[in-house]
Amino acid sequence: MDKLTLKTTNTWCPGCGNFFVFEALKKAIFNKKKENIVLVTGIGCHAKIADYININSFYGLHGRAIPVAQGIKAGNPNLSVICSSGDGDSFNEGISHIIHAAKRNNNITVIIHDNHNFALTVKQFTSTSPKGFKGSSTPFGSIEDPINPIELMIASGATFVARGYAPKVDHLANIIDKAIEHNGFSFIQVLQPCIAWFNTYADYNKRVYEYNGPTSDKRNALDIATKDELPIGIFYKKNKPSFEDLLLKKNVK
Ligand SMILES: Cc1ncc(C[n+]2csc(CCOP(=O)(O)OP(=O)(O)O)c2C)c(N)n1
Ligand code: SF4
Repeated sequence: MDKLTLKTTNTWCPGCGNFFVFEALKKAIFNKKKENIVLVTGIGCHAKIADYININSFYGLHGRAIPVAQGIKAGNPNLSVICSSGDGDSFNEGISHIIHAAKRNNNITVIIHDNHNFALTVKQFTSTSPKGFKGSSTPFGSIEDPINPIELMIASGATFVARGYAPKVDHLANIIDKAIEHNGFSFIQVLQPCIAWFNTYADYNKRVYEYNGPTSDKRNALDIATKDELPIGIFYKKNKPSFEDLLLKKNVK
């Protein structure tokens, strides 16, 4: 796996959950043809994964990783296109892109490093920050309820929807592997503790449990997704022609 690590200085804070996501991604692609994989990132702490991993990669603009990934996939449908994006990147700045990609069922994999804040720019609240979150733009605590990304993605049309917890590397690697193999829009919310601004390790270690999915029934999947506890696993999976199948009239009767 070390062949996949570039020799460069790593500037993530010691203890950051992104280290685990990095390990899980390397594990997931280890036995795949690297020349067929492209990693696209947004801008933020999560995006530095492109600096550290030895595969084809492209830094998008903040909030614009997903349209770049869609373009790469349409240009060369033989590629496996993976997006590493942040909760701020894709559920604030670029929220319309992720909804439309799910609706179109683009055959790409989106991994959201969900640390519940805009970390690189020093702790502003995002759409997934919990109510009461105290950050640099909400010093008295956010008064808004957060988005549930799993619920939003299932409702928007994603055909593979999962959640992982960063320190559970093998579990997450298995989800990423399956997401890449899935023909359609694959979404993974990774619970990624941010040691600097929102250290959730202790809370998640208590609440996270493994769910044995998936289901192809939206209502069942939504029931799981809206529980207050924190299940991880593949919640929803459905076979359906992807955008690229329809575009290229492949596998479509
Ligand atoms: C269009 C645009 N808006 C704002 C910024 C400033 N900016 C850079 S990184 C960042 C925060 C990223 O937060 P998130 O996507 O959640 O990633 P994290 O740093 O938490 O991994 C922001 C707001 C930018 N670079 N470009
Ligand atoms: S600020 Fe948070 S997300 Fe960014 S590197 Fe540090 S711990 Fe990780």
